[in-house]
Amino acid sequence: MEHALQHRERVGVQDFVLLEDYRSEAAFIDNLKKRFKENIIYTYIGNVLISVNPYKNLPIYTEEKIKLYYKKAFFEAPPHVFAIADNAYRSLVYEHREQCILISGESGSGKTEASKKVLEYIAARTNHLRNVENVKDKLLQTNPLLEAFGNAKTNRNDNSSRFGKYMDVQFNYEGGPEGGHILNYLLEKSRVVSQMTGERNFHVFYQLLAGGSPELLGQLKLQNRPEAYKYTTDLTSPQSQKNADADQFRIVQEAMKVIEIGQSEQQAMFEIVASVLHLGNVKFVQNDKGYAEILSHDANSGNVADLLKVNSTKLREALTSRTIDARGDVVNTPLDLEQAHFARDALAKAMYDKLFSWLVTRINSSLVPTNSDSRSSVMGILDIYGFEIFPKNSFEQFCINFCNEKLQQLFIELTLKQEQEEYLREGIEWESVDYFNNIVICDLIEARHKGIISILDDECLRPGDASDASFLEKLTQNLDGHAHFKSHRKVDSRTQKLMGRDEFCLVHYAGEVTYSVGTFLEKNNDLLFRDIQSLMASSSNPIVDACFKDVNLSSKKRPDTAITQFKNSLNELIKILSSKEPSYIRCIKPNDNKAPMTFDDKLVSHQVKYLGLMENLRVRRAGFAYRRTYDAFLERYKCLSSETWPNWRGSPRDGVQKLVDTLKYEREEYRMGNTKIFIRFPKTLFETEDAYQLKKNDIATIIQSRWRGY
Ligand code: AOV
Ligand code: MG
Repeated sequence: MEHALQHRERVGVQDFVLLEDYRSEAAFIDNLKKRFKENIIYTYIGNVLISVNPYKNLPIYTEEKIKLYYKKAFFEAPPHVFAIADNAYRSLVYEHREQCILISGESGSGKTEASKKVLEYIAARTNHLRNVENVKDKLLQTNPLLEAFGNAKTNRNDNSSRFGKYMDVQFNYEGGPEGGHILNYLLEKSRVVSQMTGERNFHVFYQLLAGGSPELLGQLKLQNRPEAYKYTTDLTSPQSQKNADADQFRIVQEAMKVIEIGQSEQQAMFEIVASVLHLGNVKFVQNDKGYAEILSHDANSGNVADLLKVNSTKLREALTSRTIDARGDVVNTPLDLEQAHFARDALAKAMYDKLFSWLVTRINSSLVPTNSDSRSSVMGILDIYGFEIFPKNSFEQFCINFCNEKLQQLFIELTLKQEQEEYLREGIEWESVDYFNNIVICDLIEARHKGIISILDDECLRPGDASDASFLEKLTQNLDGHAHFKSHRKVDSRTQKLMGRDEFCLVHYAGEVTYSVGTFLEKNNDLLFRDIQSLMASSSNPIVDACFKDVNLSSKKRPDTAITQFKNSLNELIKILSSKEPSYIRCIKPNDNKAPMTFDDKLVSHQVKYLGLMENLRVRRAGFAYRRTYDAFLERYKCLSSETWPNWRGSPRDGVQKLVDTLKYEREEYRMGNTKIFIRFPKTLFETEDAYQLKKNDIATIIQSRWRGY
């Protein structure tokens, strides 16, 4: 058998607090790498789980593995996402503390996969409970369904989440899942009408085209080739991709069935998906007055009108002209080609976006517990889009990266706060550690009056000549000199290129990102011409009808801008999360090529830095590397002292005191808190654990021999 020391040499330590050289980033990365090479992707920093994306399937999610984590404390089994899930589950069910699991990391690092494993674990963990099978099935099936509509292939990740998701799983008093609720955040709807080179539209378009039956496609007037549609022009996709899309379509249909989305609702959903595709192919021609026109025999707009059951002449009119109500005088002005394209794309985006929100609401109604009682409690799982840097970054990346700043801020507050409170509660002296606090960046973005969001909104609401360029000018005027803002007159230090005249750069906690301001105003305003809205409200497609009907067409008050709505919903989310007990999963992406077994030191080092993992570790180690409740410590190690073995009758605290006296812990090695023992050096715990392992083997031999009747 491999000696414990050799084992540690080969696979590193399972908890970074056990690293001898805990201040060295090189040692930190070396430990991650060692483990990664051995296919060990999980490591702890105390109770924070670090996960490195293996980019291949590992046999670590089997039923046996699941069982291994039943009712286990962190130190009793190797680090795993199941351990996080089990601990959160037990705190929820046995200690009635509401939980949330926060998963962060950059795009492609494995957040969504981790969130699915949490849910799968919970489903398996509650197998013995009655009457929850149905709910569990539904909860699990929300994933393929939402991914079809909300995920897409990007250059960072083949299955990238293009929306933020916070899911509450509701448990009954027995600990069985009885329902759930999903909050969705800002779908990247610009993807519906255009994608960067090498990227795709949302999966569902390709899935429908590849997997829809000839009968369904016939009804929807669709050809089975994505190349035929402007919005899905994806000439590179090979046959194997089409097969995978077709397979996935069946999975999605099955998921809809489980969630009890009926045939007619499915039909209405696919009619909208198909309408979006047809809409993208609508052609405009310029008439002799220089305005846009749709030829009356244009099949595409005809298909949209047929599928959505709206008047086709009215649809053509709505896409090529605009009614303006100028103080009572209703004037109909024709649109030029550019405006018409804009109107068409705006409709496509709005329809798809509303369909997505409708779907979330529909799923939620299917997840409402049938007979909930007041004793139920929830566990939240947060899986959002990760920090993104593309060659060209726009409004969407700005929103996504802002969201990541907010979550990093929460991480800082909670890990620091938790730690500080723990020392306080236990009556142990505490020495604080310096952090980079990204609150300065959050403020730069969202501060009232002078933050970027506020400046953007001002420009959006300003009548007259406001433009992306004037927005950029205001940013520069107001923010030049801020440590985290660089105006377009400077050099982007990442690419060493002079920024374009339409760019600004933010020094995010995770790195510098240069944003192009083109379309910021348009996307933030998020306007849909009124004629189009009222036309859609006349549709007899039940989903379109429901989604457009409630838009108050007569209201003169402007709705909040896109970014302000997003900011408000994020702040709501932070409130929800702060009220729960958090567990953290920090995901790391080992390389930029989606490749297995490749560990790019530099890339990992960058993530370790910006995720603040070294600081996290230092805080954890600042005082005491390990802490354990007296009960747990005594239970595990009582065999190491004849005073506590086999039965200790006194208080657990006194028992632990006896134990450490026998083990000859030095005064500086440990402290006795109110409910826990705090151990300063990893070495101390190692030695105790090694002694325990030795003893356990002895005891096992003794028990075995007794069992055999010797
Ligand atoms: P993300 O959620 O963090 O990115 P995903 O969870 O979608 O990233 O992971 C990206 C891909 O990496 C997956 O599709 C898998 O192929 C692979 N992968 C991730 N975790 C594992 C794992 N534990 N085991 C095996 N393969 C894995 V984004 O949604 O882009 O921020 O917006
Ligand atoms: Mg994801």
